[in-house]
Amino acid sequence: MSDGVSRIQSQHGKWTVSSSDEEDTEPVRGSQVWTHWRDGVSDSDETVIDEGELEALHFGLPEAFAETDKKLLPSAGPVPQGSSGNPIKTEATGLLGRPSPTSKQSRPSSELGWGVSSSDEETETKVEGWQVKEERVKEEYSVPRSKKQRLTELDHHYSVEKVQEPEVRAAEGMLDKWDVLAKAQTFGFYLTKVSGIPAENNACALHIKDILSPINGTITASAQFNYCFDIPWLMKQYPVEFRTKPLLIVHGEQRQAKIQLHEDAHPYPNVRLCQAKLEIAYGTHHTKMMLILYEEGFRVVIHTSNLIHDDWHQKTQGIWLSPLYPRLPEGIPEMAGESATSFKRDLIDYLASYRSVGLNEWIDHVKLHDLSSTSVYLIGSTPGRHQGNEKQKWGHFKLRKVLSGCTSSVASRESWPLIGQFSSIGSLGADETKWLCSEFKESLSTLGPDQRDLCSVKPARLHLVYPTVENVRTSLEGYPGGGSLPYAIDTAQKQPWLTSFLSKWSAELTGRSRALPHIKTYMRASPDFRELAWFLVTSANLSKAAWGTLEKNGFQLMIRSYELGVLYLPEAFGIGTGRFLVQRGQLPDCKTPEKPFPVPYDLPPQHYGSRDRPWIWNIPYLHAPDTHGNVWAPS
Ligand code: K8D
Repeated sequence: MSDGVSRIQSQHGKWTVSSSDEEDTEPVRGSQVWTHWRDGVSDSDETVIDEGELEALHFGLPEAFAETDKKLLPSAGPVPQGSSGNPIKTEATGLLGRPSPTSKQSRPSSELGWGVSSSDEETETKVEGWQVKEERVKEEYSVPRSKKQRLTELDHHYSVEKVQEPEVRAAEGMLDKWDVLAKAQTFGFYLTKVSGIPAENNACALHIKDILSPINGTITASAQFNYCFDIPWLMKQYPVEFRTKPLLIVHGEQRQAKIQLHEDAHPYPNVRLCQAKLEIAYGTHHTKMMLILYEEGFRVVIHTSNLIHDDWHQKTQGIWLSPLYPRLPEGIPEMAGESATSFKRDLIDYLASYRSVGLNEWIDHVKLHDLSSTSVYLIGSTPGRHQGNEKQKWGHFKLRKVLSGCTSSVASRESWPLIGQFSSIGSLGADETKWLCSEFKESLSTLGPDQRDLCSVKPARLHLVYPTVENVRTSLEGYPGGGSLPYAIDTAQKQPWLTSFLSKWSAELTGRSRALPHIKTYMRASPDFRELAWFLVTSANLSKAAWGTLEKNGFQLMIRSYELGVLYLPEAFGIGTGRFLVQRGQLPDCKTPEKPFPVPYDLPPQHYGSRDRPWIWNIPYLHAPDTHGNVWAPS
């Protein structure tokens, strides 16, 4: 980081607010290592490493693995026990919303008496009707079973027909969770569970423990790509029997933050780290992906949550779960098992873009599996100045390319509105013509070959959904939730024109109006907002750093950050009409034959009122208390 950097520490880790004049930067979340505040009581029953299983750690790592940066680790001591980062209670103003920026370690809000917050333990018991089942599941799966048995079970799990047979369901004794997966199976799109809302609003939602549950397969190794890691917390999300399996952490930390992350990982000998290169200034490793290798196959999870407690507690977050990919038969060429969406090729290209030896074995795992059942497109960003052929592989140009091949025909779709929804905003230039409504909107507006010749009489409207100050104040998390919405005052002041595009966060339909969004979505809807031409869930915020910006008269697309998302097109789901119906109630509409798409927030977008302001995280809000009676006074 260059000069002029101030550090703000929040519940969500330490964020570095760059005051550089760089046009297209997002606020940079700085040295991010999260050290979990470990409560002696709560952790005492945790067997993190089972000594008996250490033998099993000779997992035959290829030679290349020895070169990953774990080897650079200085001898690490025990994980430091942090105790600062506390909000300060004052008589006059209540709680000052900001932890001290001088504090090194932070701890989850839970232990601080912030009201709604909960420790891991509380999460386990409070998310109603969930933990009990989880325990039952664990027990059942701790009985050793043959691979064939497991495959049959997994087959049940992913087959709607079979799951719907009452006898099969009763026999399995875990129908509720299987139902959840079966229901959302068509799209593989889920939200994370939110603590403190009615159970019915979490019925189709997943906690990280649900994803890593043995119900989805017997994990033999995994890779976690992310921005922010609380490693002790992460280890506890894996079922005990999988906690010693090889785990690769793919991160973008540098210098002290990297050293801290290595120290945090040191107690776990099965954990290796891989540092993503960030050779362009102000780039970040935002990608949030799990690669999971099972005895039964392989799975990809692309999502929006950091690997910290708060990101899985009371936020709206998105998850795409791939099907379980079977291993290809021996001797089959590695490029077999491709999908109609070219997902396998694109995932390999994305992983190869890291140019990191630590990822080679994961590229090999992808190659050895059959990904042909994938119905989504991969839309990724990787840092670089991409030219020629490479230009269309990344960022908004990748989206443009996929949409240009989209063959569904709908009359006058060129005027269908576009919606972007995100949790941070970068510097977008002096006016809308500089990037937002030129190259970016042009990509989102791209039509398929059937549509292209229809003249565009009416240009599409662009709606941008981003929380207001009031959204944050009245949220379940209150003002501290705004610590994950790092739109900075310096940036906001340069683009007052943006406000006219903004809509509030509203999600009454999913019961998530008070669960602040950390999900990012982009879509094209019909003029009445009852249908979708396409839908994208991604890590990419509204920034040039994430989506890319053209340079050298359009010759190259410059991208600073790593991002990843999946795009849903109706044609890839065999929907002949070329549009998804938008789900309008909690329960799927029985009158419609096709499954409607579960759009995670309310449509049509609700424009900001005259008194609404976008949430800006580094200015004070002192005049109205939040849901916990606190005000926000960033240092
Ligand atoms: C994240 C610069 C970040 C900015 C925004 C976000 C976000 C993240 C990091 N650092 O997703 O809103 O990965 O959580």
